[in-house]
Amino acid sequence: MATRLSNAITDHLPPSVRRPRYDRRAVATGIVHLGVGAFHRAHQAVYTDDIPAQDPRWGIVAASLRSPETYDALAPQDSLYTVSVRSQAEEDLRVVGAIQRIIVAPRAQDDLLDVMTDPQTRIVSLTVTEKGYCHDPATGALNEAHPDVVHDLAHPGAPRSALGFIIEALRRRRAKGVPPFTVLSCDNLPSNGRTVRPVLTRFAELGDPKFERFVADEVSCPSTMVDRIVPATTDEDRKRISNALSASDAWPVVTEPFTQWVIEDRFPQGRPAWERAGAEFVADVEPYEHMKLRLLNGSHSTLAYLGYLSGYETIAVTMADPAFVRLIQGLMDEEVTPTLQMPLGADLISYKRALIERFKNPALKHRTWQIAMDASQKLPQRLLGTVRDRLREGASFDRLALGVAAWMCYVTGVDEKGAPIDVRDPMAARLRELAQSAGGSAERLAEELFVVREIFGDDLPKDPRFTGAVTNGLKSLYEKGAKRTVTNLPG
Ligand code: CS2
Repeated sequence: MATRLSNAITDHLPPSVRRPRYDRRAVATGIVHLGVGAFHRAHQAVYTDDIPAQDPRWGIVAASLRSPETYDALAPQDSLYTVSVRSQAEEDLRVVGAIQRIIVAPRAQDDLLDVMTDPQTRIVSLTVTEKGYCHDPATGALNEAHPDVVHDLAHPGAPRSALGFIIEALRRRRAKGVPPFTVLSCDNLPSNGRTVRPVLTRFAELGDPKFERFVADEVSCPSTMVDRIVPATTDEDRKRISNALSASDAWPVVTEPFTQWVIEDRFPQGRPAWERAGAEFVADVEPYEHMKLRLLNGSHSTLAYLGYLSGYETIAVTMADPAFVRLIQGLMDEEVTPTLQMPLGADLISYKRALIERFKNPALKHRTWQIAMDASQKLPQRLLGTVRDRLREGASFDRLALGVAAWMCYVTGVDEKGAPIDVRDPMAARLRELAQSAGGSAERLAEELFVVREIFGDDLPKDPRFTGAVTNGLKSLYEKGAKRTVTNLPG
């Protein structure tokens, strides 16, 4: 068996492989990151890996809030792992050393709370996915009945949720006279800082009304826009990368050349000079966030549902079908772009052109099924916000409506050939039940699902322009199937 990747062997890696050129032992922990998934490891951790050579204060202690899998894979390799950047022609490998250690939160709450309370920790960042915020996606309010919220309020010293850890650590810091850390959400939520803030303050208030004011007044939550496509790692990736390293890496991550991070510069306790690694600091992230969520993620979700129903396994395969390229180009240019208000100098034409190329990247095996997950948490900000803006303008949104209709077909749990679909969503059971009661009718399916106000709010189901457009899309999907519907789209 090949040697395992570790500190001891980084000097012996093939010369083409980039690796930490700083003394990892001399780096202090400045960041605690909650949610150590593939995205964090291919994005923020890579930016942070460029820092210690000049400033050794910003190592990352990363926590898994649920499963021990990442810990089990990376602990034996000193938390080192490879980032493989893949384009059609090339694969570039970099071993990243920014993560100092991984904590499996459910079995080490005290350990995690201790690092979060340490005065050296000045940032707590998060990639816990949309559902990790325990909020109602349509309104943004804390879901006070969420089992993790209920649990964490009853057991503040042994939390389960990211919110529970953050509030308890802030409370302990305050008791010790340690200033609060900055809370940096790196999830795909609209104005993620502004989204996490009311959720946190409400959570604090439920635990202790006096503490709510402190969180509201003293804790900074800058918004960020994060972007890099990071599909799930496959066994084939593990083998290929381990071969290229001549050392085995149990969990490398594979990503694309493109990467972007736009951050509001509000870090009262200081921050790494991430701009040196290519991050952009701006006063207001909102326009960038809208651009990215609506153009990239809105297209992604539309491609995921329609692509999956057409029998396409990955986004690249879906985009090899010219009808889907036309669909996405039309969706971006005609339905999304008019809703965006970009700062002067932002080049949307190049951004969209690059997006089409990124989606087509055949080296990324980004499964439509993977992106289709958790739609109840994603649709509001990816498609429905755009729909609302279009409705306000009295403008058309047939392609967005078709995306929503395709999602409705998808959550029935049965594909066009009658095969089962493995629907992953926190609301999957309820959605399936609603879909089943529709009994195979397109109109009834739409009616049943429109009542889910966590997704559609109170306004959209009442607007016949919206319900009509989605129902039309759904009828076409029922009659012709996804592939023919997309192929027959005008223009
Ligand atoms: C994707 C995103 O899985 C998904 O829902 O749309 O993870 C997407 O790849 C990233 O946001 C790209 O930055």
